[in-house]
Amino acid sequence: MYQYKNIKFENHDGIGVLTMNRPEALNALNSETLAELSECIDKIAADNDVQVVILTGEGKSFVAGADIKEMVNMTSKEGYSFAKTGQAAFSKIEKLPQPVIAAVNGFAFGGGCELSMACDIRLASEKAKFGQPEVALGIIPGFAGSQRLPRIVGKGIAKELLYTGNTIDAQEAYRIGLVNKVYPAETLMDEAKKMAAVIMSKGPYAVRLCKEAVNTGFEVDQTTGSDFEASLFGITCSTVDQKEGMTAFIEKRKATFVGK
Ligand code: CO8
Repeated sequence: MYQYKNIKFENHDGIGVLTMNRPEALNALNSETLAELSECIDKIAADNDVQVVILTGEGKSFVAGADIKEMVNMTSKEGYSFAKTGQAAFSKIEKLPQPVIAAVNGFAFGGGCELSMACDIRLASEKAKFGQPEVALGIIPGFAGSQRLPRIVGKGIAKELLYTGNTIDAQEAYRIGLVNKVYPAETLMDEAKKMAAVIMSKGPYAVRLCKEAVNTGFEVDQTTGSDFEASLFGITCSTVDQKEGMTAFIEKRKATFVGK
């Protein structure tokens, strides 16, 4: 367990639950929280006992955005630096070797929606709400929302959400492909843990390479991405898990993976 002021992290048998824990401000992201998040992500990356991460929020909010009270008097230089700090922390989440599931329990606005989009998979409670309401504050997204949102839902829908600042409920987020599944609030964490358990039952090294293949593929053209995939595939053929997974299939038994 890693304890911070505004976040907490607990390992439940290989499932790391990272909770945004500043409920009095609806888990709004201030500089202190971003610093804690960044440090915690570094620790998780180096922690071999954590196989899958679930990111959620304490109370009725996932994250209600970047901290407006901290941003109100920012200079241009400070705003740039704050945006870069948030982007770096979210980028670490995206590049974390372990898969990350966002269990979006409530408000995911602005920086909160951006945080969820840095995760690999988004599951939502029926009570969740999403949006990029920055234009209502006279700003634009700063934690890469203008980049990740169109890549997830397509340019047209992303522009509508960004230009209007409209917020949407979980069902609409599901319809546009922003979230993978919607569950009743009381079952959200159990469902996220069930999905984590399914992922953990597979070859852990292979799962990590899937993440790398998809992430890298999104940054390059398809031919380069496919070449990269072939190289990663080649690497899997040198692993203990590939021999075990295929031998287990042939011997009609369950594979026991070791992550090597
Ligand atoms: N920042 C700071 N404090 C917040 C935030 C926030 N984003 N959201 C809520 N709070 C605080 C409220 O001020 C309030 O504090 P207090 O009790 O001291 O007045 C407390 O949390 C509870 O909030 P509410 O009373 O407003 O709760 P409601 O249930 O009535 O409303 C809402 C919930 C609808 C979520 C409402 O709080 C709201 O609209 N919040 C702001 C949502 C928003 O606009 N988010 C986007 C922020 S901008 C952003 O995220 C940009 C990201 C990129 C930054 C780049 C760096 C420059």
